[in-house]
Amino acid sequence: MAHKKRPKHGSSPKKSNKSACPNPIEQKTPSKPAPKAGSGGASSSPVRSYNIPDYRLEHPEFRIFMSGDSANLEYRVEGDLSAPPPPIRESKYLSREQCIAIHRWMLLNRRMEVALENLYKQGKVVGGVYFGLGQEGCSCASAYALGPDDWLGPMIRNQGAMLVRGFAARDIMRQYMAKGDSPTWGRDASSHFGDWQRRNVCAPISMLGELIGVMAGVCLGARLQGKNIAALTYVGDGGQSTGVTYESLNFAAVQKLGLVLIVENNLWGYSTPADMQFCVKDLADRAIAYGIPGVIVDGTDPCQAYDATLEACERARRGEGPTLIEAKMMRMKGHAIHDAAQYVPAKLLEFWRARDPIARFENYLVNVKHWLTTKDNRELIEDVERELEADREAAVASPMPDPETDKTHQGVYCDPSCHEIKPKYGPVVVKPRESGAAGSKEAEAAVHLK
Ligand SMILES: Cc1ncc(C[n+]2csc(CCOP(=O)(O)OP(=O)(O)O)c2C)c(N)n1
Ligand SMILES: [Mg+2]
Repeated sequence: MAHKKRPKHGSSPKKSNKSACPNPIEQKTPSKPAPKAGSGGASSSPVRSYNIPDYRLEHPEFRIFMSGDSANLEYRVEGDLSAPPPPIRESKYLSREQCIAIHRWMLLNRRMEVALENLYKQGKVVGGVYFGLGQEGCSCASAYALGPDDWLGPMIRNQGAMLVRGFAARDIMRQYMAKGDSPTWGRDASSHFGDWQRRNVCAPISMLGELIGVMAGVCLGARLQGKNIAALTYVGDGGQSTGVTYESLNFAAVQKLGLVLIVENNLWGYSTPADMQFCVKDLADRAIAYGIPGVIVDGTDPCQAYDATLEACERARRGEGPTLIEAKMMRMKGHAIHDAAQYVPAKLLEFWRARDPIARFENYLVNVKHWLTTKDNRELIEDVERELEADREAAVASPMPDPETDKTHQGVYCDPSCHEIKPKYGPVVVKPRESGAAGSKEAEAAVHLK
């Protein structure tokens, strides 16, 4: 049955108790993705083996079950939730300064979301607010691994990634309040904005999974202009089961496009627990079916999220194709501000609260690495709070849009007079067709099948 052995970076994984679904994948110690059938490279063993590295330092084992009748449905969690939180895994790449920078981004991410919650309660937000509480480590550290020519395609829980990629907290707050000087000039609200001109950011797409194909297209566009880039995007444990996720990732795999897909396994899709959404033990296993590398990280550990993303980006830039990274963590609030998440078992919340990415990283920087003194850390927090307060005030003071007087941003859609879309990295390079290669003949267009 499932996962006999995982190559370990940390403590040994316990036997899975996730046995509800049969798992046809037999896993053994390191090897490459299986050679294609008929390629002649297969070993003589009738059992194929695959390698999904797991960077985590703990392997919690629990399952969520639904019980009760329709009037009294409840979820209960079964398994061992008593373990103390694991340490932060030392990064292979991050320096002291970079770790402190990520810590600051995470703090800004969290404080901004608290400010947004308050703005919502004051009736200043148009629409809902989506939170990334508990996911800041993954969101900020992964975006921090991008290079200047790489691209980001954030989803709703990746406000932190937007900050790292250069949006100010006031931009995001203005957007949520639909202000006239917000990134979409009040034409849309919440997180639906990007910046393809300066920051290489594609706006999120609400239809789950659709952004993956767009980001694959960004990589293809860059390749046609002579450059391999990395394009980082995210999908949830729920969203990754959509058809378009499969189609897009398969396309990226076949074309060896530099897509870096982080599957944010936060254990919930709306009010449905992960255990009721898929049968594989780990979502990274799905990489095997695409023939691409898959890796598991603890999404509450910024060092793990950074290292895995950096390595995936480097592969992407070498033209070696996509990587799927499963980041395991927990959505610490409801789906959005309207959802009190009362269906989440309290024990589960408690378990993950002890794995808070910010508290643990702070402890790592102050008490383990001694890279920050308590005073340094306090000053850093005060600095973040000052920046945020100034941004909040500026955002609140911003005007609402005035369609009558705003002549610059009249349309929601571009028209041909709006702006020129030029190749970003260079002219499109067209490979001449090899002589003798099969190609469509003009006459073929006239053939109709009846
Ligand atoms: C294709 C599609 N189906 C359904 C929805 C409605 N929907 C929006 S968010 C959501 C839950 C997503 O859960 P998950 O992918 O785990 O992401 P999370 O909210 O946990 O970050 C659903 C079902 C949608 N936006 N798109
Ligand atoms: Mg989810």
